[in-house]
Amino acid sequence: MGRLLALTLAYLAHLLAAAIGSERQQHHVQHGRCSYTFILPEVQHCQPLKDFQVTNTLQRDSPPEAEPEASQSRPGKAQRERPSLQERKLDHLESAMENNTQWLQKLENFIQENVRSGMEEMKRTAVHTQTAAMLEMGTNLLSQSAEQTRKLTDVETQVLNQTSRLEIQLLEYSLFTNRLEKHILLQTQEISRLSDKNSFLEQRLLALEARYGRELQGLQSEKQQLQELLERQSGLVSQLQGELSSSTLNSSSLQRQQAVLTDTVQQLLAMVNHCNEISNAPKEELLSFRDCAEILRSGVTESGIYSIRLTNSTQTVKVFCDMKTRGGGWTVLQHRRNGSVNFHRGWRDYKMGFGEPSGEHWLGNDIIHTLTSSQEYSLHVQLKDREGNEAFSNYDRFHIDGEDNNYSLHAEGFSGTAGRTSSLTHTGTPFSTKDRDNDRCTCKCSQLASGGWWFEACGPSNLNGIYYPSSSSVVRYNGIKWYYWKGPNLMTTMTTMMVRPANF
Ligand SMILES: *[C@@H]1O[C@H](CO)[C@@H](O)[C@H](O)[C@H]1NC(C)=O
Ligand SMILES: *[C@@H]1O[C@H](CO)[C@@H](O)[C@H](O)[C@H]1NC(C)=O
Ligand SMILES: *[C@@H]1O[C@H](CO)[C@@H](O)[C@H](O)[C@H]1NC(C)=O
Ligand SMILES: *[C@@H]1O[C@H](CO)[C@@H](O)[C@H](O)[C@H]1NC(C)=O
Ligand SMILES: *[C@@H]1O[C@H](CO)[C@@H](O)[C@H](O)[C@H]1NC(C)=O
Ligand SMILES: CC(=O)N[C@H]1CO[C@H](CO)[C@@H](O)[C@@H]1O
Repeated sequence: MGRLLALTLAYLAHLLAAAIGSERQQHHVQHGRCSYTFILPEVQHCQPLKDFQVTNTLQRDSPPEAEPEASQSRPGKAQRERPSLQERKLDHLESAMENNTQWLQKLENFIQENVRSGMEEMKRTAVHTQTAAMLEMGTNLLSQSAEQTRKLTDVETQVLNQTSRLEIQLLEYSLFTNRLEKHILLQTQEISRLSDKNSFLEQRLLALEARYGRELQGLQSEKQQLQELLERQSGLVSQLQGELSSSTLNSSSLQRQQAVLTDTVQQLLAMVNHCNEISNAPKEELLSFRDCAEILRSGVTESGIYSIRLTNSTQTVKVFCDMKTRGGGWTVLQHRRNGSVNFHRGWRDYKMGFGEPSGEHWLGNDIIHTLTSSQEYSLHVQLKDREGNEAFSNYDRFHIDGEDNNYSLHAEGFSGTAGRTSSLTHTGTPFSTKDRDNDRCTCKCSQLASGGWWFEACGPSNLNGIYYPSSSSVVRYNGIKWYYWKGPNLMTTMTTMMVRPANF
């Protein structure tokens, strides 16, 4: 920037000099490190007219007023004083412009020269510095090469060291190879010894082969004998095969016979079925039997499940018939044996019956009523305790009322082994369940003792109590009870209540 300013100043000075002409005086300007020399025009000996024209030119070309302020004010006045000289002024200006451009070119040339000379200078200095650097590098290289030689000598010594070591190793190896040679010699001796032995063994082998060859011949003769035997055997086998084929023929004839037999058997089976149908026919009639006693009288002697038809009813009921106990013909009303069925139930269950006749069950109060009121029945109560002791209670006359009288109990004519006194309550005791309390206790015996029964208050028996599988010293009021046989705490394994006609 400063440089540009200086150049501009120089240019202005030149312009002034060109415009004013003749008189020149040198001026020095110091700008930073650079000094500039200007030759400025002297105005005293010039005609005022010419001066003004020149300075006018200067005023036009110069940049903003700041720099040549002093020279501007005067030309401004001159212009105003000489406005008629315009044309001449224009010519002058043109030539001045030309001179200016020439001067500028000169300046440019000068600058270029200067630059070139500066470049040369720079080149020269660069060469100097480069040579200095080269020298330095040279010295460096020298020192480095000295270092390298030192290193080389080191390496050399190392290599020497290595070679000496290798020589030592070589010596060792040669020793080792010597040892190996000795060893190999020994081995070869051993091998020759072994080959001697081998030849000896070969001789023995030959001897053995000769012996075995003899034996082999013997074996071959045996083999021939065996082959002959085999041939004979195969002959036998073929003979047997012939027999077998004939026997298969016989067997096919047998099969035919068997087919004939199966036909006859089937015919027989058909006949048997027919017979069964004939024999089944009376069974249909069983449905009209009203209890197990009638079934027994019809000739059936197997205990099991049968259907009976209740009097004045179309209903058939499946019951378990005990055809063995004391002459059989018993229709089972109640049975317990393993506690698999829950007996703590409501009125409706006891009315309709529950469980299966094949296992634990209660036949149902309606059925019991209908059955026992159709004719006179006797009741048999059979008990078995945990030790396997059996006992029974028998009642010559037994029936229960209908639901309208709460299935009241009527049992008379007691006898039996399960106690000297009847464990059933007296005649007229109504039936109670957990949901229908008809007992004569302020308590609810059915809930206290569990199950449905003819409770009084609460009475000496309840065969529908809880089935306790194991005996216990604890007195249980809700277990199965037949007081006059075993006290309040009977642990049964089985109970059965069953009826048959009193006149059986
Ligand atoms: C060779 O070098 C080993 C270790 O590098 C050194 O212990 C031994 O003394 C050297 N031997 C000679 C002969 O320089
Ligand atoms: C085959 O049956 C015939 C008679 O039918 C009998 O003579 C012969 O011995 C039988 N053969 C065998 C191998 O049983
Ligand atoms: C009880 O006995 C019945 C009839 O024999 C049988 O089906 C059932 O599995 C038994 N239940 C138990 C718990 O033993
Ligand atoms: C069966 O019905 C007849 C006539 O209707 C009657 O006389 C008899 O008493 C009834 N029997 C029973 C057990 O209800
Ligand atoms: C039957 O029992 C019910 C209550 O469970 C009672 O109201 C009714 O009077 C009883 N019937 C007879 C005839 O005692
Ligand atoms: C106006 C001015 O200064 N013109 C001059 C230009 O240069 C020639 C010769 O170089 C002079 O003759 C002019 O007077």
